[in-house]
Amino acid sequence: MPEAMVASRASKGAGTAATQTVDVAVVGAGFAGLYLLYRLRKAGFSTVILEEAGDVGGTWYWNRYPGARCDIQTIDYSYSFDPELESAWKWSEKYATQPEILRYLGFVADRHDLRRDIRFGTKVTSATWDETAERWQIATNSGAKVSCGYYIMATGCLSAPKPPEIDGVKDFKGDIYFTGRWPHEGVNLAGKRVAVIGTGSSGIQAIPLLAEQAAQLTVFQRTPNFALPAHNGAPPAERLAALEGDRAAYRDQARWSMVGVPWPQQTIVSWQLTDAERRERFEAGWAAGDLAYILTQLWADQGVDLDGNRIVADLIREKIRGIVKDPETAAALTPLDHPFGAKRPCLDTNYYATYNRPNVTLVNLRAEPIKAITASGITTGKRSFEVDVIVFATGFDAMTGAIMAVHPVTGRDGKSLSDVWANGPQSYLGVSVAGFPNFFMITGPGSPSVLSNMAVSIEQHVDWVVERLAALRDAGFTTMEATEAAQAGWAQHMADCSTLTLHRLANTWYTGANVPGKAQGVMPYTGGVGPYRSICNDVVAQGMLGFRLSGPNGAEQCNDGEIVRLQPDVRLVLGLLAQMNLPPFETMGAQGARDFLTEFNKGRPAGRPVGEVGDGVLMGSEGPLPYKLYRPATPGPHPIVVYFHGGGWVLGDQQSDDPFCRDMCRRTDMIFVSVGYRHAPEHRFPAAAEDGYAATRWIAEHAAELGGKAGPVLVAGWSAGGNIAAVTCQLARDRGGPEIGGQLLLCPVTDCTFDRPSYVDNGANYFVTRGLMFWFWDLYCSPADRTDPRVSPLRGKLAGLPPAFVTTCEFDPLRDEGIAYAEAMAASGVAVEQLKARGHFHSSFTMVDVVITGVGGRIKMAEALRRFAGLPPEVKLPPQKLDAAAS
Ligand code: N01
Repeated sequence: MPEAMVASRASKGAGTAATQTVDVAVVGAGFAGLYLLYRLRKAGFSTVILEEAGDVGGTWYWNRYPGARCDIQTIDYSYSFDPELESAWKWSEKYATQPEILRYLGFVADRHDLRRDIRFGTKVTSATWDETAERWQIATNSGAKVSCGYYIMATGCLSAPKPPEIDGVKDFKGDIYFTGRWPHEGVNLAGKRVAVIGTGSSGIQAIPLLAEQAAQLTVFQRTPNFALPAHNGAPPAERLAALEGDRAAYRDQARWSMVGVPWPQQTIVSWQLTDAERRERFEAGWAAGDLAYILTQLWADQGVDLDGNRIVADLIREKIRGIVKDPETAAALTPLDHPFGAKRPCLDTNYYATYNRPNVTLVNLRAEPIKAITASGITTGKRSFEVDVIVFATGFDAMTGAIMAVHPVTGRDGKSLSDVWANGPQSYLGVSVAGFPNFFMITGPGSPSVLSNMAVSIEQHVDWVVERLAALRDAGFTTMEATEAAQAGWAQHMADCSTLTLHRLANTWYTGANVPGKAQGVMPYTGGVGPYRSICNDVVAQGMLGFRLSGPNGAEQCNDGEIVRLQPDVRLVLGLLAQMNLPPFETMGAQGARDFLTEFNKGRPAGRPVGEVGDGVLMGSEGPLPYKLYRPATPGPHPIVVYFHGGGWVLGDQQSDDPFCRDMCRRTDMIFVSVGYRHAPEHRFPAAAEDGYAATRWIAEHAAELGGKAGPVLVAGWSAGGNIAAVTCQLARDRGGPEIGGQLLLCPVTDCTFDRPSYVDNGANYFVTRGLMFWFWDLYCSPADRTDPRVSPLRGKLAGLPPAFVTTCEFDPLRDEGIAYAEAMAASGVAVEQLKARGHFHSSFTMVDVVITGVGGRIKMAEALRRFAGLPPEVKLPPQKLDAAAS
């Protein structure tokens, strides 16, 4: 193992009042700062790093507590920019210790001779944008000033320790240590009575080793956390083989993955597996000792859905009970207040088993909160604990704390970063802030950062920033600044992303909840490492979208706008579809398109279990039609929803919208009967419309046999199915029944005109195209018939229709005709609610368990159906039946 000179090489700041003029000043000499310096030098920028510590290392310089290690496998938690470095350095363990990681960073600094441009022991005390000179003026604690064109925060996400906020800390006469500022010389705890406050990653790593050293260890736990065994040892042979077999491919897979570790995307959902299969997967995950693995590889829904998450959480809870012998201690250690992964889970070595030691006591602060720290120990509401040493493992003012620590940062027009961030960090891409030209953050709030392998995210940010600076220089520009519009768009996209995962459901440092008074909101980007990378690339490809560039003699370029207007998962789905390069449906012929769709649907996640799914035959307008019935798991009778599938009157069948019907059956607690109406071109207009009406009539007449509740039926449909549902309501009104209690129209076809703006704006790139719609219309309906209300219900009489809920999607060619129908019905006195789904496309709501952001819309639609049926809108979802044998 190469030994780098770490501690001995600290070089003090210049200590003079002279101003050093450089192209770039960087704060921090950790993973990010070192790589920045390397890249900036290569790109020809004169650079200085200002570093408060005595040497390189960043978080690994400060966090020297016993047990400190990384918890991403070290071969992944490494630089990839220097292939020779990769072979020059061999990690000794799967999860390296802090000293080894610090040696590695020292080795990198030596290898590239980085220290000569680092001012150690130098803390930035202010930074001000000088409008006239177009430079940042930096003041430091040593008095030495720096003037730089670009100012970059490589301050890390977890560098500013959080004060413990407990009364009486100053009164304590014993020794106090913070895990995040552990003495370099170590601490001798032999024979001491030690208290640890905090059971996050730091506490959980330190506690087993502190317990071995101390005479008595008392752990004060406020919130129990999930911890998994690291099973540390040599780096796993198969991972090493994968890396060494093809380094470039291995690293590339990490870069495009969701969390920055090269595991594939899991597609199996929990309800497709039996109990035994899930347990087997879980045990394999537990044995693997790999957080990234267990967070991403068990089943696809664990990180996005409470039901799927609960299964993993319960299995971990079972493990805790199995390890900890005292049931009361086991119960106190069992996390119940947050989904697994919503708060940062930990990787441990003997953590839970440590509570079986006779010298370890757990104090559950939920049952007896700390009242005060006294001269001799800690007093709770119930007891006093005499201790010699208190270790605070109370965490960090995360994401923003380290940037605020080098304040004030004063941007354009005297704008203060603290003011701009008073209600939470604002940024564009987590890399820049509007009003702060030439100011950049590496893995800042708004980027994947702490929800990823930091090594991967740091390299991506550094590469992106340095390449932008070089491009700026080459183009003759001198400043670069995010626009307000781009920043607001990013905030919206962040908010959309945060609905994708369960992070929003826990009080954690991810959301700022750990620091009293801090503005709250999910700070890291939850949309994934690979998607984020592609967005950054898109910004460049779209002419630096959202940035204002300026240069001498009034040169300016500003391509303003929002980089992501689609919902994050819609963007991914459309990206995947584009990559598949599918031939247009309309070139396949009707049967070819049907066969294709059947095959395509086989790849989607299986719909969720409901009480019962059955097949049957009903009478259509000219003969029998198949149907599929979805019955809730609750006792009946239930209201009935007659459902018409999508597919342009040409494609699909009674089971092609199976996941949607199952989901809505569960959410509404109603029977869904999906009708297999006849299709074009074999059966042209008005076959589908007449079948829809006849089927509704038949179902209403046979409601009791189907297990339905007496009273009106409801109708619902998607796309062409929405058209049939709308038409059915008009026909039922005009032909003397059946009585329809309400209509749910999801992206309905309502009119034969193709000249509304959505047909133009969304006609090409959002899966359902203008060309496809032309084809559907041609196959179903001759031009002479197209104005008939049985295919263009917008042209029919609208008064007297049942109440309606109309959902339209922003990026759908059919958007405007759906809105027009809703407005026209409302104008005719019909009770209408609209959901105009921002950022969604035609298939957003039917791609259940793929477009996760569609859940909110489906909840609204289900509530509307329940209101139509005279039920309270909210339904408590029945617990998911978990055996794969469930229907
Ligand atoms: O900090 P934390 P951490 N009274 O905030 C408790 C990374 N990391 O330093 O949950 C009583 O997670 C607090 O309780 P609660 C990793 O990303 C990585 O441990 O707020 N208790 C919590 O139990 C990690 O997530 C490694 O109710 C108080 C604990 O202190 C992040 O750093 C190793 C309290 C703080 O846990 C932060 O971890 C270490 C009070 N007043 C860290 N205030 C690796 O393995 C706080 N607490 C790579």
